[in-house]
Amino acid sequence: MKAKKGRFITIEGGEGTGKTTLIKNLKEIINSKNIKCCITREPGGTSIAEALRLALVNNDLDLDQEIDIISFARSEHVTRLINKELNNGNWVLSDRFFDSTLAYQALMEPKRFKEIEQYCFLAAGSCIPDLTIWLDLDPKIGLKRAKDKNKFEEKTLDFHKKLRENFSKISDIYPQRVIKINIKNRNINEVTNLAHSVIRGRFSEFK
Ligand code: ATM
Repeated sequence: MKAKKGRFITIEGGEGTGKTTLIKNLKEIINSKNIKCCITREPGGTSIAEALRLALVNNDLDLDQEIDIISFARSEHVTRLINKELNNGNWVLSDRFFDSTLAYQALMEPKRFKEIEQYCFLAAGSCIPDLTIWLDLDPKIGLKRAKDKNKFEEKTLDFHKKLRENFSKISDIYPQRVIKINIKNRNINEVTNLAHSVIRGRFSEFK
């Protein structure tokens, strides 16, 4: 009999939303159910994709260049890491996935949304997240918390407000898959508990 595939969960959001800490906490919870779980990120997750991440965040690029880099990094990540883990029955938690491309690239150029969405699906293939948790926070608060200073964090507050609107649109487009958690006035333990209950409600093997 074929082994059961693992679950693929992505965490999305703007800057300073605490995605990395939440992912670490969720990994511990998932492991405590005797389920193996791999943490990864986009762009990244393999050595080639990590090199492409540096190219993306450290250079001034046009939209087509960004899409090419992100798509290459994603197909590499999916083929060499995510699909292998899922096929071994392990769960995968990714800090960002294609919803970031929809928010940071596609919805910034709405006329090209459908085209860029197709690039996302092409690079991901059958690897569509089972669940996406969007950590929503006012960017005025998030930017103050953000630690890195790459070209995205240095963009204007208006850009980050638009980014928040874009994630909101994505959750309207994919309401079954994308679940919003409002993290304003919530500490990381409260956010972890909320995310835990979303996962428990979604996956029968996680009771
Ligand atoms: P962080 O995941 O550390 O936030 O950084 C990765 C950056 O890559 C992120 N912005 N910041 N800061 C957003 C950007 N990015 C895109 O623009 N498009 C994408 O598809 C992905 C996965 C990331």
